[in-house]
Amino acid sequence: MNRLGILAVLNKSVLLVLLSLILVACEQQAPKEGIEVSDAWVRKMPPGVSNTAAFMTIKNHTGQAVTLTDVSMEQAGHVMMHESKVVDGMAKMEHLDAVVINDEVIFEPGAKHIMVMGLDMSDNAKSYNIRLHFDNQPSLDVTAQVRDANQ
Ligand SMILES: [Cu+2]
Repeated sequence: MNRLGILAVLNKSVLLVLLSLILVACEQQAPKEGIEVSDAWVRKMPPGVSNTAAFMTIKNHTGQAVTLTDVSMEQAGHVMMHESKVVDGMAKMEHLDAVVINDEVIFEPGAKHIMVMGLDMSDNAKSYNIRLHFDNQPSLDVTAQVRDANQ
């Protein structure tokens, strides 16, 4: 093979390597779609206490506002959306009928949370299924890990 031939072969393989690198990069940066839920957890309560709260981060990649209209949990008596607030130095919980998610909503201790009433945790379940209901999106099932609050 002459020098030009070797250069041509080299160019081809360099091109192939570059192409596959670009493909890999594209795959990693593929835009996320739909509703993405992360870090979902339920606070572990001491025996005999059946009211607790669940927390999670909900990201909206749909490109339009999505409204979370209801939250349900098969094992719980009643589930609702609350927001903790301090009014005149008193900690209060406000009921939320719906939560609009533009880009992201975080349910976390001391702020918006999913109030769970009448949940028997004596079976020491490691996780619970929580179903999110939206106005303009299909319902979404989320696995929430049971965690100690101070963990
Ligand atoms: Cu609450």
